Formats: sequence, C-alpha cells, structure tokens
Amino acid sequence: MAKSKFEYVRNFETDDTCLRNCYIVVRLDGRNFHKFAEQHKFTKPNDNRALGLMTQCARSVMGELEDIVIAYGQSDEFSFVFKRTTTLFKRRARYRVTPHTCSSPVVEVYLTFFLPLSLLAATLMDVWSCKRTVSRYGALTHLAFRQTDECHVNNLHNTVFWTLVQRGGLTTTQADERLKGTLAADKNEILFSEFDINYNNESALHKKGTTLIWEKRDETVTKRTKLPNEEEKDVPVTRTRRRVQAHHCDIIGDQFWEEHPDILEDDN
Ligand code: DGT
Ligand code: MG
Ligand code: MG
Ligand code: MG
Ligand code: MG
Repeated sequence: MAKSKFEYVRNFETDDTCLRNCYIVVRLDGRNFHKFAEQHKFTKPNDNRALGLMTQCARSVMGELEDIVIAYGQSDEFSFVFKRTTTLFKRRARYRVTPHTCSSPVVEVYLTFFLPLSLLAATLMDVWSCKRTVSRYGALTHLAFRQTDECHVNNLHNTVFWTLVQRGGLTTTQADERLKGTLAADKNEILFSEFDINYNNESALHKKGTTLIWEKRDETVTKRTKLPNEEEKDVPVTRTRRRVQAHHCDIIGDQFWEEHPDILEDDN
C-alpha cells in the first residue's frame, strides 16, 4: 500500500503490544458516576436496577468477545480478563480510533459495554485504566483487590453510613463524624447493636459483587425426527453449551479457583 503523507505519525507511536503469554486486564469505571447516580435518583447505597444493567452490559461484552475468561464488577466498575493467548486486536493496549474502526480490546470493550446502555449512561462513563499485562498471580491479585478493598470495604462503610442516616435519623455530616476512625468490627457492631442488622446476612450481590464466567451446561431439547420406514417421533437431543454464568461469591480465597480450575491457567 502506498505510504500516505501522514505515515510519519507512526514514528511517534510507541510500541504498546502487550507481552505475549500474559493475561490482559481491562478495567472500566464510570466517570463521575456519583453525579449520574444522584441525577437518576439511585437508591442508596445500592441500586439493584443499576447493578443489573451493568451486569447485563458486561454479559453482552463477554458474548461478543469470547476471549474474556472472567469479568468482575461492583459499584460503577467492571474488570475484564482476556485469556493469555488472545490475539484480539494484535494485543495492542492503546487505541487508535478512526471514526469506524477501533483496534484494541480497551476500545472494543468500551464500545460494546456502552452501546447496550442508553446514550445517556454511555456518555457519562469512560475508560479508567487501560493496560495491565499480568501473570495468573497478577490477574488473581487484581480481582481480589477489587473485591476486598473496593467492594467489601466500601459496601460495609456505605451500609452503616446510610443506615445511620436513613434509619438513625443522622445528617450525613453527623454520620461521617460518627464513623470517623471506626474499623470493620466497630461498623459491624453499630449495625448489630443499634439496628439489629447482621452484616453477614446482607445481600451477596452487594457484599461480593458480580463475577461472570463461562460455564458448560448440558441442554436437552426434543427434536421431531423421522427415520426411513419409521413413524415420525420426538427424540431427546443433548448438547453442551457455553453460557455466561453470574456468581456473587468470594473470589479471594482458594475455593472458587479450585472449583473452576480452567479459568486462569497456571503460570509457566
Ligand atoms: P470517578 O470514578 O473518579 O470519575 O468518580 P465517581 O463519582 O465515578 O466515583 P467512584 O468510581 O470512586 O465511586 C462510584 C460512585 O458511584 C460512588 O460515589 C457511589 C456511586 N454509586 C455506584 N453504585 C451506586 C448505587 O448503586 N447507588 C448509589 N446511590 N450510588 C452508587
Ligand atoms: Mg467512577
Ligand atoms: Mg474515584
Ligand atoms: Mg468506581
Ligand atoms: Mg460455578
């Protein structure tokens, strides 16, 4: 192909090909989402409609990009882990967008994530962080970090905070004061002794976030068939299908990974 007069621009592009044989983790986080939540009167601290919509979008991303082996989401974010052998978009981390093409997992995830949403939501979100090339350990650490530090810590805090406001009658400033310097045990105690709430019994969706993985399921359907010299009859046909399955469980400990050993392969 003839070189265009803009060919020189290429010289300024750094090589951003992700290392071979490493997982690629893409995390998207809603930009200024607290404003969006206020404008649309989200329930506090968790709005199940919004969480459901996010998960629906993430599912559709996985359906489009089958090289995503696991996705984890909570609050206004979702992380997507691409399998280590993926060659999608030539493993380019950064994107070069021309009006109709996109050439990196980030942009593709971004666009696929948003298109099912209303344009309103789409314009309010952006790519928060784009490039991580990681080992199995790195992918596990990323997911565990999102679940502990972001999901668990924030959800416990937000649950106590909004309980103090909504049920305890405190102003938001008073609730802030009340929680200053408290640890997890103190927060659990406030919930339990003052509001008769056992945090352990709160919704798993809120405490653990949403993990999406591919699972194989046998599906049996009946098919009407006719063999030569026989009457037409219904025959059961079993097929194995891959489906995206949602879990709201701990992904920090070993159990989940032992139950699903195929998601992330061992390093080496
Ligand atoms: P950023 O990411 O730096 O552009 O700023 P934000 O505003 O997106 O903040 P971030 O991502 O640190 O935290 C997520 C915000 O979204 C947080 O203020 C709470 C809000 N949010 C997320 N999910 C819900 C929900 O289900 N209900 C309500 N009321 N708020 C939510
Ligand atoms: Mg955000
Ligand atoms: Mg933030
Ligand atoms: Mg966030
Ligand atoms: Mg399972």
